[in-house]
Amino acid sequence: MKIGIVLYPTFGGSGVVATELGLALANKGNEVHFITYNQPVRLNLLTKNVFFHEVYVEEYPLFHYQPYELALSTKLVSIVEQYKLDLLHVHYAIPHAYAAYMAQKMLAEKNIIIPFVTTLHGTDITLVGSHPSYKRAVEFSINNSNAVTAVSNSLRNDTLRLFNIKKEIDVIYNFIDVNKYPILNNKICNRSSLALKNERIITHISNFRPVKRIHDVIKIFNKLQKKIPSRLLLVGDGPERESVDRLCTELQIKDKILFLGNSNDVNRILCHSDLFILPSQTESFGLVALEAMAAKTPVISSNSGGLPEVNLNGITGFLSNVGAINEMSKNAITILKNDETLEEFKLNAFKHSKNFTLEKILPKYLRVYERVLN
Ligand code: GMT
Repeated sequence: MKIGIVLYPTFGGSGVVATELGLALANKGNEVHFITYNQPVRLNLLTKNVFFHEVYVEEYPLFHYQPYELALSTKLVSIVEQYKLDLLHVHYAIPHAYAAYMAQKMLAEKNIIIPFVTTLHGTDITLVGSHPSYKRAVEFSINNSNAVTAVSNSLRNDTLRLFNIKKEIDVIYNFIDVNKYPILNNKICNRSSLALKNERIITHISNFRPVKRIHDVIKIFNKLQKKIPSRLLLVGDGPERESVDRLCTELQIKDKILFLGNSNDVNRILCHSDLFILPSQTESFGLVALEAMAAKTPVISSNSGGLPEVNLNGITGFLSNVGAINEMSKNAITILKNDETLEEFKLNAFKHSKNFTLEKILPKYLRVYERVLN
């Protein structure tokens, strides 16, 4: 098959899922074309069967906003024609599904048929997509996709609640490629450079947007470190970075916190971790929580969105209401208080992550592709 994958190339979960899916498809012998405005962060271009096509937006002084979807649909038309693609798979509805629809219509005029699959990832529905500025166009492009998938049951339900959807939505969970986890491959993680022997390592990874509630992470850690010697690793970057820094200074815990910035090496970082904190306001799935679990790291999270479908309360970690900082820190202490309990949670997290392996999820996407191609 020849597949065009449209994605955001940044560190966000949707881009990661799209990249890993594309690489897995290429590994199975399909020709995969990544189409976006920058090289995706996790994409190794030297991989067999993989192509990258950059969408270039011509700037013009009249434009207050650059028309990215116009440039994207134009690019899609030329790539589909040139490489004779069989289908497009767009990740994140805005504006990718809209651009794919336009490309499909333009190509139809030349008698070229190109179906497209839209995968909904979360904020394209819950935060941004349902805003009145976008809602009708998002609804239209979902309804006109040849197939629609959502990364959790929660996101599927949110989509049906927020939009007037006439299409079936298949739920296909996010996945992990076990070959990329040092722990799964019995590699030893040397943690001595990050913490003292008696300290627990706590980790948070995100794009530092308000939806991630990183201030809650700091407050939970502050309470926790008073009872259990520990360090906090903060991975990622974004709009809340500075205010988080200020909060750490105010609470006088800066010496216990390591800001690692954006990283391509999250698996290696997670390999050192004893606990992962994800107190998000909303989270359609929480790929990073799954990545933590695959690295044997239990998760303290909020119970919003699809998180209960990933993190099992009292088994792989704990779930609490959004903002329940006291409860989250108590639960963190429960997990970390002794080595036996921690080991039990670690093992449970690890075992549960195996329900979301690439081997289990990839066939589900392939079945959707077959359906739209027939
Ligand atoms: O979490 C973000 O802000 C990034 C966003 C994205 O689109 O990259 O993540 C969304 O998609 C991920 C992959 O499917 C999910 O694991 C995240 O839960 C989801 N984020 C939200 O719903 C806030």
